[in-house]
Amino acid sequence: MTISDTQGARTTDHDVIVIGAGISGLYAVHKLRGEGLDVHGFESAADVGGTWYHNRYPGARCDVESIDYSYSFDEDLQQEWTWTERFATQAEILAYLRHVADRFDLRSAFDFLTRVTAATYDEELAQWSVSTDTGSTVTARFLIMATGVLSATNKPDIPGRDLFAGETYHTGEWPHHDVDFAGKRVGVIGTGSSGIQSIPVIAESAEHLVVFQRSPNYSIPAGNRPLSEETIAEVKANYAERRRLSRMSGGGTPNAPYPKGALEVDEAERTRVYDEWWQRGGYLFAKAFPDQTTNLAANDTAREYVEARIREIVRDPAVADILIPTDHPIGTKRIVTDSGYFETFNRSNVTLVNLRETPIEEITRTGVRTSGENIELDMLIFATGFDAMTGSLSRIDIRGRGERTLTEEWAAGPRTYLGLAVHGFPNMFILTGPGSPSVLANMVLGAEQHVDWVADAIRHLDEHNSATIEAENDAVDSWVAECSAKAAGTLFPSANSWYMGANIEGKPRVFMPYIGGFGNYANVCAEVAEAGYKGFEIT
Ligand code: N01
Repeated sequence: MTISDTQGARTTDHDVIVIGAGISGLYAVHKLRGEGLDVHGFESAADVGGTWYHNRYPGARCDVESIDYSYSFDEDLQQEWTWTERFATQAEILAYLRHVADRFDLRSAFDFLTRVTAATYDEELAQWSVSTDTGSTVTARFLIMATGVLSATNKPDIPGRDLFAGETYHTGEWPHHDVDFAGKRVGVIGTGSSGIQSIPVIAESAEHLVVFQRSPNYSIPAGNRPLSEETIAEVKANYAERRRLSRMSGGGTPNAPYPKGALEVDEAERTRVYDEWWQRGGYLFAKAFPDQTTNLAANDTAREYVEARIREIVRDPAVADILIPTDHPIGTKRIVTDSGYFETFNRSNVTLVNLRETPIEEITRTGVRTSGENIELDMLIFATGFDAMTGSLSRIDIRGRGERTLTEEWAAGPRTYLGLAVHGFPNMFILTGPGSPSVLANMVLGAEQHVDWVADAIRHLDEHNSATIEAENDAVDSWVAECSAKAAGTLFPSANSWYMGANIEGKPRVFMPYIGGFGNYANVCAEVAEAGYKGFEIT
């Protein structure tokens, strides 16, 4: 199909190319088709789902409540889908996304099993040219990067990494066949969310499980439960209000912190509040008090509370000592939402190896050799995370004006305007990436807010017979400064987290998401649009 541009002179294969068929890419296709645009998508996997297609390791669940972690754009969809558990399993979320794809005929837009390798902007024609690993090259006026923020897996370069002769997996690239742990000696490297979610499930059937922990992590029991018919009916009756509160909130869910700071109440009240948020479960605990991640003394009260709870669960005090973090304020790395994690270390078939004391020296054909011992294994699982937020973009050769690559442009850290656009890369939009609330908020509502904004921007161009929209360099400078200032007002930069790029060697240390709150951010984006796309050059 050939599309005429607004001047009717130049042509492209499509109006819009969307890269990625995860939550944001699926909605982008739906929304932009609804605007009358011709949209074409590429997806490297065999089907839709993005994160939820790949992260199918045992125990994988979302840590945002299912009733919130779902699309709000279509009332019928919202009413007809019924979540079964408070925190949905990966399988249920994937089934939901497949349902959405079927319901709105979204698969027809995508070339599956097709990885985009390069995207180049042609200044003369004002269009993007996208090349894939299947040899195709396709052009469009607009390029939408719906490439995900936790999708480029990180497999650390440990000596001997590829020598291991047993079964080996990465949690973020889990196979589609059943993995049987029974009768096997299994090693898991990594104790982030993926490790902490999978470890209790693996321990149930493995003959022996060895957990290789470099940095301990805070984790709070999910408090997961089946959703009753009454709960579902009540949520569905009040969905509009729930979504309204979510859109105004700091994190994209209808949860508000206690109205006073942690140090403004006495100890009994503080403990009562922590008990209540512990019962709510999961990462939300970081938000019990509004000053918990901005004031170290307030944070200490939360840390001490959680430390005491971990000590109640873990029977061996020496093991508890190893499991309790001492290297970062609680909440400055994403608190893990678990089901029975700390209890797992009371099992006789589980061993914890403290890599801070005895680091891994090499992976061998038969297991892992630390500085203290040789550990024989039948299976080795890397729960070692992702090149977060920028990795999925830097693995594509993206070139803007003057052939400048995005990697060059971001050599000192991601530089965006509103997280959505990059100077020198006209008509390219990034969904839920660095410079936006992204992983600090509900990603589904974040994706909807971004896609709706992009759809408005494209409509604005067409209504004004304009061909391109590009972030101005000054606007990028100001936004980068705004993002840094917001982060500097918190305790987050003090942690060696993937938010900071600290988990990838050589990556610039910059706090990547916008931490000023989801509702505030959406207001800023709306104001920019209302002011005629202030900070953007439109030609
Ligand atoms: O990855 P991580 P993840 N030797 O980077 C260790 C989301 N998510 O996949 O901290 C030894 O957090 C590393 O150790 P250290 C969620 O936002 C959500 O678990 O670098 N160890 C760390 O322990 C989450 O935050 C859900 O010292 C090495 C681990 O590997 C994000 O994804 C579920 C090592 C990596 O942890 C990422 O989580 C899953 C090495 N060379 C994921 N290299 C839910 O919704 C790395 N490690 C619940």
